Amino acid sequence: MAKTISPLQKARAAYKPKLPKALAAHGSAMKAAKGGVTESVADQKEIKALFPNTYGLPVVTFEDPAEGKPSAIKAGVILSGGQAPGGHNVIAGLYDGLKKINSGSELFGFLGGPSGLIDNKYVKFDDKFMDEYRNTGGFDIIGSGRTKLETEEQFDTVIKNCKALGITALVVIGGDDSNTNACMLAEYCARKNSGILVVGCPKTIDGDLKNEWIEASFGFDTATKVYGELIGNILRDANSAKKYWHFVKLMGRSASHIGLECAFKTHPNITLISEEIAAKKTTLLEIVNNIAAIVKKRAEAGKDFGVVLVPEGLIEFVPEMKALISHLNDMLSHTPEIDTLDGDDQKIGFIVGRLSSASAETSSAFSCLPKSIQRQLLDDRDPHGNVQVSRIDTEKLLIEMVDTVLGEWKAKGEFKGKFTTVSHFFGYEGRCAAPSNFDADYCYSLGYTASSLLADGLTGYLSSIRNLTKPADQWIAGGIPLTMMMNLERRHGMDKPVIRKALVELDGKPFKEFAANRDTWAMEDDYQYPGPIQYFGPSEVCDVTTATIQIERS
Ligand code: FBP
Repeated sequence: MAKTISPLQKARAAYKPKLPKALAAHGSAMKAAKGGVTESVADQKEIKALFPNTYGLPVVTFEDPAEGKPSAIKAGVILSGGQAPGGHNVIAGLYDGLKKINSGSELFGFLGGPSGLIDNKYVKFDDKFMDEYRNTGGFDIIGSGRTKLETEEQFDTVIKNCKALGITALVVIGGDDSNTNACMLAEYCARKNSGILVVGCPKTIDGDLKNEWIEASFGFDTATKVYGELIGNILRDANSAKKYWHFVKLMGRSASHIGLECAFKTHPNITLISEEIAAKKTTLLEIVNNIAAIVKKRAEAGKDFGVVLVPEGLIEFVPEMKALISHLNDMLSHTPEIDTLDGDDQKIGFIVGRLSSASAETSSAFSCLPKSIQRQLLDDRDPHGNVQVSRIDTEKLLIEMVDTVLGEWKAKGEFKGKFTTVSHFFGYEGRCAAPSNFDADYCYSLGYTASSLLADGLTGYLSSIRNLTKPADQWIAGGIPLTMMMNLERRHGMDKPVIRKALVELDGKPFKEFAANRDTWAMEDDYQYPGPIQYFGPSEVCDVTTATIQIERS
């Protein structure tokens, strides 16, 4: 049965993504211009020792065409981790780039994320299959997953499966954890002289895979545009009905980039920034009191309504909660018997017992939480050892605690307003949206650049497109060594090499801009309504990327 598609899908299928000028002019067989020796962001001695074959590689850029005709490349690709708008276009760019290098090139897509490489489940792309997915959202083309590739046994299986198919190059489309895996695989393949190259592409709506060279991860632009539209609609509803306080939790596991970007787009009354809370060591009760103080002040001005943005990862940044979670992580990884216990009460009882004999502080932090949140904190970790923060109802926790404080103030005659609340969680709504023009172009360029990295025989690189605040033809294509972004971090109770997450920097321009405006936004209802993503129309409406990059790069 032929698939039915909407008129918008039909029109988007015809969209031709824009490429950096050099790639558009010369195709994807480019000569890599190489910079000097590089260093990792921290722990240089340890990272160098762990990655002797891929440490110190130069940054490369593609400006000039390659000499001669490169040979055909047989490559494999995986999508890894959470969905992000534009993933299909990375694959389309990679496919077109490989075919442009040599029409005999072939691309295989491994199914279901990294596990597809182990289980040897794959599809082979052809023009018809690829065309169905151009400029579409989602990762359904080949699926994704969070299996962690880290053992030598897994790497050997990957090499064996690739060799059986004649694959000599792999592209990992993923976030910081997945590209950490890519870096380890690249190193292993080099060490074993396997003849397999591994490169990555920076994906994640969270916006936390970025640095001096990687200006943005793909998907952040589209996802924040979707959330911006929804928050704008809620602000307008709040300002129309004037009777609700809306608490909106926003996806983005650790960093608050999504919240910050949405604040720029919509000017809500309160936006919590986890990184500031951690830096100022603000306790949960202080956060609650601060919110309650704004609710009270607005009530005194006759405004019993407002909107609060809550970053998904907040709980892990509140000092007493951070200590608690790290304690729980260690405890859960060392006490598998907890899985044999029946029901929430038994599990919570077991943990309370262990915590109280280990640390009074974390024990009281745990005991103060409602049972629903205690249970959520004990839920399974993801395969990378992270708490699954999207499952923790932080927005509801805050509502409950603010309500209690306001109730106490009311009893003392200090609060005379109303506090009627609605909670929301925006996350999955934005992860599979049809990519904005920016993400469609950026992703296609990342995939196309990955094909150039492979044609140049490069391994252990992240595909990079820079100069993103300029029109696409002025973008600069290249590759950044993955080891350059690494440092050691504690995971599952051990020090592991991982790509450093980019958190919101409190001395950075975006945060300062936000801090300079937040008091006005708290009281003055300076709401902005960005509306839906526009795919057709004037460039200043359709092609412009996030306020965050504009402010960062201004
Ligand atoms: P990635 O880091 O893999 O891009 O995933 C990001 C994310 O969307 C987070 O914002 C969120 O916490 C998490 O994935 C949700 O995970 P899941 O898709 O497993 O529910």
